[in-house]
Amino acid sequence: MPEPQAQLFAPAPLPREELIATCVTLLRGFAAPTAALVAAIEAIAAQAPFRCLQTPGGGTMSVAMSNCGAWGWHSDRRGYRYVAQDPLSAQAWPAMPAAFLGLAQAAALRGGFPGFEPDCCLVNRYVVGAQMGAHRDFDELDMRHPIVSVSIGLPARFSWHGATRREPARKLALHDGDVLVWGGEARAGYHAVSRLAAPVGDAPGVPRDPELGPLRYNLTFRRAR
Ligand code: MD6
Ligand code: FE
Repeated sequence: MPEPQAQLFAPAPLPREELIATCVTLLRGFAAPTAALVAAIEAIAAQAPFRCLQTPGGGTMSVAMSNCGAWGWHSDRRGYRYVAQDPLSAQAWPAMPAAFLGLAQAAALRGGFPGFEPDCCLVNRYVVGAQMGAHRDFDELDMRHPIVSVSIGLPARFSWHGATRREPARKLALHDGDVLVWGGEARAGYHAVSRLAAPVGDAPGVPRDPELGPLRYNLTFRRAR
């Protein structure tokens, strides 16, 4: 028998695609399921381990980073830049897996940016308590190329500030498998990730490190050069 009450009170499903701001599109679940992506991240980290980078100001980031692809994003006391070799090993960064490239290109197309050819995938690893202050992605040569950002594992609170960091932020939750695509007039927008909250209870299916606990990964695809 149908249950009209249950139907009446069932929450409306969230839209699969949502325009967060002009030229900023959220594709919910676009990268799901993410287990194969996690396995690929672990293989990348076996070659190019996660590390918490120094900032030019002398601080240390709480988010740990690695890269794959022809170029890797790097930061130290000398500044932010792209480097073709992992400074830890003096070897090239691991190759970008074909599945990463296909995902980034399909998402970019969906977000209105056909022909995206990323040459860098920055891999961010968040432990509970890690955060990323308001910043803009501004180290790439040609800002006409969009950015594709894939969320994996624990959910995060993401803030889209826009043209200045002081603007009141549009806040959204990024869940496992969600993909954000932005470019065009939004390409240089300020954004931030709030301190990652501990999961309530155990978090089945969430990637976890034996020492570090439950994790969030973020893949940020860019055209650096
Ligand atoms: C993160 N993302 O989601 C951090 N940058 O962990 C970013 O900083 C970011 O999501 C540029 C474009 C999309 C992003
Ligand atoms: Fe960013």
